[in-house]
Amino acid sequence: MKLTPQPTRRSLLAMLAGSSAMALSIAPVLAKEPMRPLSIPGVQAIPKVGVVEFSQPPEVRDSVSLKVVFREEENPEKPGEILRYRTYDGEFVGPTIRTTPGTTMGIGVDNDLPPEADAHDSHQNMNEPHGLNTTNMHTHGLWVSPELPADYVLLRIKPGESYDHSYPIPKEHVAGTFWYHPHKHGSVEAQVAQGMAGAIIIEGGIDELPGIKGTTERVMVIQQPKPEKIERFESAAQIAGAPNKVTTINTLHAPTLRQRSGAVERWRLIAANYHDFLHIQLRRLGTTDTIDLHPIAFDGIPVQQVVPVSTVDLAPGNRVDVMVPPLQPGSYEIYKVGDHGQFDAEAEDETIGFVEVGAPLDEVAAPIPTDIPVEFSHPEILKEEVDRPLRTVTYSMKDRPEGGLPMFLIDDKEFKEGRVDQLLDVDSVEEWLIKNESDFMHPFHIHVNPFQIVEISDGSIPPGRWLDTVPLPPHGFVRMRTRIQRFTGQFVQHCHILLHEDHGMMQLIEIK
Ligand SMILES: [Cu+2]
Repeated sequence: MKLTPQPTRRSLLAMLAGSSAMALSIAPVLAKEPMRPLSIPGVQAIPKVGVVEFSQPPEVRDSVSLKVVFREEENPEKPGEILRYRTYDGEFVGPTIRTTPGTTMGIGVDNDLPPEADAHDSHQNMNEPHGLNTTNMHTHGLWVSPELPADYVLLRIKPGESYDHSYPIPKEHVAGTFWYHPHKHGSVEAQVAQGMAGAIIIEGGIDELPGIKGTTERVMVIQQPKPEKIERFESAAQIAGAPNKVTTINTLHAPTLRQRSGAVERWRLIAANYHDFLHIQLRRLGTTDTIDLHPIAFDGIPVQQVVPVSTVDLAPGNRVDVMVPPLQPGSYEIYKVGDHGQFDAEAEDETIGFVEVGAPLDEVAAPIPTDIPVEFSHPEILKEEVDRPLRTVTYSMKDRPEGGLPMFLIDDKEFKEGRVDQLLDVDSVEEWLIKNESDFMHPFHIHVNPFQIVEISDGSIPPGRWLDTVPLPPHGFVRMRTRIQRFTGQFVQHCHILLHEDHGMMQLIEIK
């Protein structure tokens, strides 16, 4: 086993040392409280945490080689106790890959983790955490082939093995914000929660629009790091006992971002966390006054009308590109509004960043666009274009007679490798009704082809929005349409709460 005892380039350890949320406990999986409407709390007395300057992950162009290694840190609250993170190259976030449509992107994965007692192949129950040192690679949101050498998520890269992926990005691909993370069933939550994630930026398209072109861009990979003590996985019981969640941006706890008054910025928000729903605001420091954010793209796909919002909602896996309007000089905070027991009793109010706005710029920034030409996005799928019968998919949860975690089911079944649950035809257009018969919000995510919202039962998302991940309201539904284009092969749709996915809330899809 190789360790990479690199200097703590980022401040995660300092964050852990200063956090009161370090009490060791097992995060409850399900909110036991009844559903309540989300309310915006009053002013929270949150002290400013030191000054950590905002910084971004290093950037690479077109291709990257990632070595999967443990990073070990001493638990500041328990001297002598080692916390382990599975990481890319010893960092808590991977490098940002920038590429362009028409390019073949490369991601090499070299798994340097040690062999484990309970490897993927020999484990009895595929629908509980297992094979934590086995990995693979998923390019979340990209419209690329689900077959090797591209986005084949059934691949297993075992300890000591490596694989070089190549992903031809279609010339017609939208420009936007995507991300990569491992997707090996049974180790997805552990690996993503420990820091195996990074941004992918496809350049071009709307980047050239007046009001977007030339603005300062900030990549914000949002994570809630969760280390554990397991070196060699032996049983699912070992998973218990990880520290509580603290939200980081680019691995930094509450970093301070500095800008000039009058500047317009583009923030690429990436929910690379493993469990919580994130509700993000920009507030004047110490107040509940919000600054409207202008979303120009959801899940990397541009909108046609830019509708300013006070809160940006991200399910785990979602991305939102927002334009931040010119600010007056002063202090602001990036604020995460907790769920207050709605879906996750653990999700608390938290200042996750600060913005210090200094002396005004000399020039006046170009106005933020209000309309974006459809040529930069996907054209609407009209009802007449649908050429297959309605497909219905149902998410549910069922208590086990023996207690413990419930079963996480799609169409009454747990995931089974080798069993194709949905067979699709290439070059067809479908409408899906995705029902949620549980008390819990599940973010539905499908690989390869994005979809367009027709209706969501709680009205939280306007019809017409393109996404690859959408929260299914409890006892509600999402109706969407999707073009199944170009690519054939096997891939998955699943819940993007990664614990649910590892427990089998996933289906195998094949396009022929
Ligand atoms: Cu779920």
